[in-house]
Amino acid sequence: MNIEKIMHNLEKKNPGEVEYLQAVREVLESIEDIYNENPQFESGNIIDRIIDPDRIFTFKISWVDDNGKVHVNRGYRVQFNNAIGPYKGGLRFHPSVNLSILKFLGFEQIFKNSLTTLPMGGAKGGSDFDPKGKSNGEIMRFCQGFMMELWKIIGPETDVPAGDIGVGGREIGFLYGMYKKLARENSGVLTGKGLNWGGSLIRPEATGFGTVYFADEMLKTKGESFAGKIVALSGFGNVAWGAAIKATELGAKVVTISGPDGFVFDPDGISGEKIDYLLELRASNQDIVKPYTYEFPSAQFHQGKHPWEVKCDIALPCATQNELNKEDAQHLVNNGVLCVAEGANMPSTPEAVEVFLDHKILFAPGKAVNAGGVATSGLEMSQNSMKLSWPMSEVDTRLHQIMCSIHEQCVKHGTDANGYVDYVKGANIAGFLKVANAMLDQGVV
Ligand code: NDP
Ligand code: 2IT
Repeated sequence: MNIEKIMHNLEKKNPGEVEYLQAVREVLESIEDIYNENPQFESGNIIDRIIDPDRIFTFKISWVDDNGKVHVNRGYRVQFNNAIGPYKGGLRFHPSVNLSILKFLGFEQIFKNSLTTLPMGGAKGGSDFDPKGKSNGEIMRFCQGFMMELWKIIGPETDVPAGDIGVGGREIGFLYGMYKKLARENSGVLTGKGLNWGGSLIRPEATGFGTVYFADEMLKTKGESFAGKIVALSGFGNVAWGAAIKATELGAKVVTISGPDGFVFDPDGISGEKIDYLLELRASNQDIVKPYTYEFPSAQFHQGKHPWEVKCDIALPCATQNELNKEDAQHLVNNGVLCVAEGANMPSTPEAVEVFLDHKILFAPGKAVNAGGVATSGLEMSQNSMKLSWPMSEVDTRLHQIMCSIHEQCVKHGTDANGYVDYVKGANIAGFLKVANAMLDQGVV
């Protein structure tokens, strides 16, 4: 495999799409050896076929705000690869959304979904719509406009979207309502649904819980656990919330949360009623980071800073891509960090990952660590197909088993001659092999 040549051609076809190119390069570097050892991959031209999405839909959403002003946003769905199951992946509503970001997320999703052990292909979608400061009615009208375009190209056996940044239970409700009206069917076409209309218990918590279950498996390889550890995490959305709850439950103290404008350090720990307060703020569409420090004076707000300068044992980046750079990684290493597990998708820059691997830190990538979210979406799809709902304990047990299985796959394919587990390599190889072999089995399509 000639990585530089592949990347040169990809860049020519996709100029300036930095996140997409970053995600592809990382996977190619990990799988190079296994690819070269298996000539059937080259004869099937698997690389060219896996790095380009199957198809991309773009559409326009025109909607009217509460003051009667008309707005236009762009919507997308990137259907990347369906070798092992229907296209599956979240929808992101954020002003930064563009094709590079959705192609990186869709590409990552192929390997993540493969690792879950469930039959799901990779996809991603979303819009540059900014949900911040919008009323409920505005969010509803936008979601309805979005679904008027999307419904034609998705379906419970074709492509099953879910949430991501800016898309939670409320948005899934509005999207589902419109799908149901247009398609005239109730089905598992979206996951993350409400419990009363086909949703699964534990799906809201699953990404964060799964992140902590995975990090716990990493810690066990060193005879360590969450008990008594200091945890720094970023963001305070769906993923960070679940991670904070589970890490606290396992005996750790979570001392940071963050937003785009800075982070909060609370040396007393962020748990219990403090988390309830944060959830209230989130539900009211308000900025949550600064008001926290007014309510709980033990906490300090650090404007424009990243939480990675705080001394911690475990770091869980749970906000967004490239939020942890080389300098942040060096801070964490200098402060003796034991484990870095990515709750978000690609939050560490390639230079930061290099620092962690060079220092033999326990480090694992998002596609392994945060796969519990989509895995539980897969469990929601199973329950929808069977027209039943499993109790909480059953979903949680399955989620836990899946996270342990992903950890085993990473160890199997990522352990080097000295016993160090390169989870990036392990996750990429394990994820790739299943999809590539499925593509070979199914011929050139
Ligand atoms: P949410 O929208 O619920 O929360 C995102 C959080 O990150 C918010 O606290 C937000 O702050 C913060 N944030 C967003 N952009 C930035 C930024 N540029 N700098 C700093 N903070 C920022 O999203 P999720 O929790 O669902 O997603 C978080 C990450 O996890 C994403 O990378 C997503 O792709 C990934 N993920 C999500 C899954 C899911 O099931 N939801 C599954 C697997 C991965 P504020 O609200 O103040 O803007
Ligand atoms: O990045 C992700 O894995 C998600 N946003 C969840 C996708 C899903 O289909 O549940």
